[in-house]
Amino acid sequence: MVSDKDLLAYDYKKDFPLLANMDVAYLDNAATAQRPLCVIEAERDFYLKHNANPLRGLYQLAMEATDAYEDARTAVQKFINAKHFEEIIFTRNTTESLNLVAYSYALHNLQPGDEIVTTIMEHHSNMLPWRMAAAQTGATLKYIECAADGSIADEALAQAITAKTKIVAMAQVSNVLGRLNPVEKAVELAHKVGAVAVIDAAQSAPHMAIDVQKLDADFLAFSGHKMMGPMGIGVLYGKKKLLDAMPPFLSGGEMISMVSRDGQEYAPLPHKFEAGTVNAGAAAGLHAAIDYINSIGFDIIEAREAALTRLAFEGMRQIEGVRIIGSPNVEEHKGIITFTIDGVHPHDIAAILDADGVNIRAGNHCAQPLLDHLCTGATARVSLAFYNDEADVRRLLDSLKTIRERMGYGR
Ligand code: 7TS
Repeated sequence: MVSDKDLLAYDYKKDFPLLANMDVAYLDNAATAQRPLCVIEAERDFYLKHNANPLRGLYQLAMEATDAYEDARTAVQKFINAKHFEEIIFTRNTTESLNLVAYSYALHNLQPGDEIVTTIMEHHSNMLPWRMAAAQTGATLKYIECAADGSIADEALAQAITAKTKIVAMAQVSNVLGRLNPVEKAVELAHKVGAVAVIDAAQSAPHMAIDVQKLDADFLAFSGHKMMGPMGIGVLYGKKKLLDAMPPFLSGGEMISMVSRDGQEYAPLPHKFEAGTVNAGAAAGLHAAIDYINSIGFDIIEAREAALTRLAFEGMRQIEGVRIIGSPNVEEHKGIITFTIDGVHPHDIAAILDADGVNIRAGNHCAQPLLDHLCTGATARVSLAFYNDEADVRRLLDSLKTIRERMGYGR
């Protein structure tokens, strides 16, 4: 067995210009990842050598731009093992992907009496679009609650998902708890009652292999920027049969095959859902991010992140006043450790850590109903990526150890 020390020996930061050049422990990876040079160069290369409006020009340069964009789609298809190329829709981010499903699927398939089932731990992006859809259709939004350790019991799922359920929406990994949710079970139960399952993979896609065919999810959403790709590009996977039957989300240029004075025919998938000029430069960057992830492999990524999480978790547990939210078992934290320190506001924690060169997030993490449910109020959150190292975690722990004293406790 490889020791944690060996796992953490390799220096990945040299691939990341910002991390290599700045004296900072970046531990806010759940908000957005850092970019390796290959991603920055792929986007730059698009604009330097292949820039034209993709999907419409008939000249060489425009065809190169189209190729860069569509090659990125193929890379995403393989990345999540989608059956069909047309099942990959490019959006701006997870939020837009989930809104696309809410507007184009939910508004057209729900009626009064129907139910949407989600969980109390969802990011607002996987909650508010469903609330909108429920309000506009007369359907009801139901929340599955989690235990204090963040777990969702099979019985809670079985109780919530009934013959009235039409949509089940769940994060694969919570951005606050870092815990892997029982999405396979949710998909199975959704399908048993004829509902569709929507998986928010924003916090899982960067950290673990996803196989949409094996998972059998109907829709799955994630963001490029959380997996080292550029900002402004996201993915919606949807089963072809469902996407084909859905009306467009946005309309205008590029999503039609014919427009007359009074009517139009929509373009086939995937372009029906990609209105207007697309973000081909960001797609090229996302393609490079996927290649970079594949060159390392999720086995190494997961093992390194687990080793870093163990180091941080064990260290934090020994610091006076630190309370870790969610499971007491480190294996249930996929790189995310949310915590409070007795008597210290999380914003003060983040500010003091920042003064020591440690970047974390503090606040409600766009998951206010979860924090209300757990009665924690605002919290601080450390989120790790494989390119972090032991020195980052030591710096975090050294700073955390001083916080209560710096805030005047024990004087
Ligand atoms: N779903 C989950 C589970 C998320 O963690 C986030 C962003 C989103 C959806 C929305 O992603 P976006 O790319 O559309 O913004 N989460 C966070 C976070 O935890 N801190 O900043 C953003």
